[in-house]
Amino acid sequence: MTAQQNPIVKRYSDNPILTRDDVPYPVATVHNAGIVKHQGRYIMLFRSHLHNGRSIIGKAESSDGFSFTVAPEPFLTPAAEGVFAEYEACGIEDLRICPLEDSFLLAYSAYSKHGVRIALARTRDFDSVERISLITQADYRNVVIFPEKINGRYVRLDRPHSEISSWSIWISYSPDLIHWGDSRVIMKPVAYHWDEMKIGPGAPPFKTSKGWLHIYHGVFNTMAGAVYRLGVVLHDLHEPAKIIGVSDQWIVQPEDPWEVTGYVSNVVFTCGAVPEDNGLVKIYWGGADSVMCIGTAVIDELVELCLANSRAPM
Ligand code: BMA
Repeated sequence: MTAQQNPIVKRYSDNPILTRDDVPYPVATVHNAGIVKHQGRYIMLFRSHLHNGRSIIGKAESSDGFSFTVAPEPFLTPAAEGVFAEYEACGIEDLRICPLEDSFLLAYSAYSKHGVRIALARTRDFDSVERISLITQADYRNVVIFPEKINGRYVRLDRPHSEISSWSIWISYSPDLIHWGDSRVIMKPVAYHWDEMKIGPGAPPFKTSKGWLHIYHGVFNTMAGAVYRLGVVLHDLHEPAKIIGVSDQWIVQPEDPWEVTGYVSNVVFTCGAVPEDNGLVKIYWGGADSVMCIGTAVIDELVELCLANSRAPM
């Protein structure tokens, strides 16, 4: 796709930052990674297709957020026993790292013959992982959990599948991270728009002075297939179901060769972003379901894009 002029997200000159060649065990892809800064280091939990087409999660670490080293063994593979084994039998995908209280919640897609649902696990040190619960039925994807309780409840965004309505972003609440309810749809694809086919949560939202900033993905269908892009939306700090603004324009689209062509062509897909103290945010995305890429943006400019050039959320 033709490069945007003066892009709001500046691509790193050395993209892609992680490929299958960096992984010391056999994988077909490296993509759709959750990421967080922990004790001054960047921890990336990335998805890889194995050569049987099923996905597992690997771990990579970095001191600067750009140059990563992959751990010798996978971080998370489908559970071997119990209820998780039944629902993770066909792979685990698109993990989000959601910092909350004194630990990190890991929300990922669990695939089985019963469909795709979301499993929730927890880690404190990125060495050991404790599975908590399967928190959706089939067919849901893309759960991101807000980094703090709001009005006494945990809050999440997700994307149920629907044959009746275009795939949209919903909000739900929980007293304990296990039981979720009070669900409402808060944002839908808009016709004749870059995200008109479907939308879904991307990176876990982070706090700005003007609201929770959420980087999401939107899909447009063309005669040549679907195009996945990234957009930004701002949620009210105290009432996150209320959307203050949605940028009318996308912020990242497939442009580089490794985003335009790959395992699934014309895809940029995010599961994580790291806001920094200097006012920049590092945005990480999978390119063409094959490699990991990074770009940076000024947080205030993303906020301004949501406020000054907004479209209706539904
Ligand atoms: C979505 C998910 C993502 C993937 C994207 C593009 O439905 O499966 O994991 O990156 O399609 O293939």
